[in-house]
Amino acid sequence: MYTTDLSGKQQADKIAEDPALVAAFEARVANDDFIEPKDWMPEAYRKTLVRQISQHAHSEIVGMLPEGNWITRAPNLRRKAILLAKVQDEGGHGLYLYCAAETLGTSRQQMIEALHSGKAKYSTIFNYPTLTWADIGAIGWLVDGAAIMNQVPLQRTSYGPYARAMVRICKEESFHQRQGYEIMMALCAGTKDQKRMAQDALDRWWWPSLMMFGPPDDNSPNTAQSIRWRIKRETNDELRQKFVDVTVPQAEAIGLKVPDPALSWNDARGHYDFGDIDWDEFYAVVRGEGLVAKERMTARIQAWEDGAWVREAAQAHAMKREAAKLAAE
Ligand code: BYC
Repeated sequence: MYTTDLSGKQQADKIAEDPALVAAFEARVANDDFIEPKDWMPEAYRKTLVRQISQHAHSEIVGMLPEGNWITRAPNLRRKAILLAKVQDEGGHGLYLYCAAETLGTSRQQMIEALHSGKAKYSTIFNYPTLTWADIGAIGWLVDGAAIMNQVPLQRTSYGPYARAMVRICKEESFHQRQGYEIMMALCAGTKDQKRMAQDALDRWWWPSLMMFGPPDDNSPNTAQSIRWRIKRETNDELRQKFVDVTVPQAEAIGLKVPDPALSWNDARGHYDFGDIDWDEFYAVVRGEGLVAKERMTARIQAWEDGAWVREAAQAHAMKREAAKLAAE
């Protein structure tokens, strides 16, 4: 369910699908209609969506951890209030996305188990440590900036509940990106040490941010089919290029240097050329070898176990209300 491999059952589902239903589904997608939870859909389309949406949800939830580390160490009350609100927003994004994935027939419990057992992925970016306050600026500016680039087209993804969740998420991400850039602006306008901290954060977060968009198109097993189904509206490389084009001038505007000697504006292409990404590092992080991957998963599992009593209490309360309602009828 969470990988590109098709199991025996999925293969059988594929073979068994009625060609008339498949043709009607494809015509609707080609017409840019939204597919809704009760509509017929090919099994492989459903599986691809569960994989992508649940991984997206996991990224939002795991993504709370690197920034959460800095809530108690924010430099002043204003910064602390903003960071708290941002981290809460990420929790909300995770919840909308888990709900969207649940409409495809997968339970929250199954998705969480897949995350905790290592079967489901989450974005590589969250396996890097946040060493200084400038990292909080860099995450907002670069990581949320990359997320917006990827998520704006997802507002037009073909599955209705995913598209609608993305509309609200994108509004909040745009505020997140600006708060991060504003932290970087303040550091760059500060002392020499503060500016050095900002440059160091950019140096460490630049390449991992480019990796967020996923492998290059010629090595991306899911892109072609996802584009055909209009789940993905733009490819990994197209989005990565857009991100570089938008972000380089932002770095220059505050006097920071993007850590890529090969970076140069290409007049003929109308885009920046940039250096080679270290894909060995990307795949190592995907395999779970990121610098703080173990800490992230330990923290998630601990939070899930610590929260068991809240889930149990909410369930007991819901059952009591249901029983009272039945008794009153
Ligand atoms: N990290 O065929 P491909 C946030 C996997 S959170 C890990 O190109 P696809 C935020 C990929 O899953 C926002 N794994 O795949 C939160 C696949 O493996 P499986 C996160 C990656 O799905 C808190 C394999 O590599 N955004 O903004 O067509 C604080 C081959 O890749 C990664 C989303 O999740 C990666 N970076 O395209 C601050 C966006 N890249 O699943 C900020 C929604 C690839 O076949 N997701 N893989 O075993 C997507 O748009 C797409 O799923 C991706 C990958 C572009 C990520």
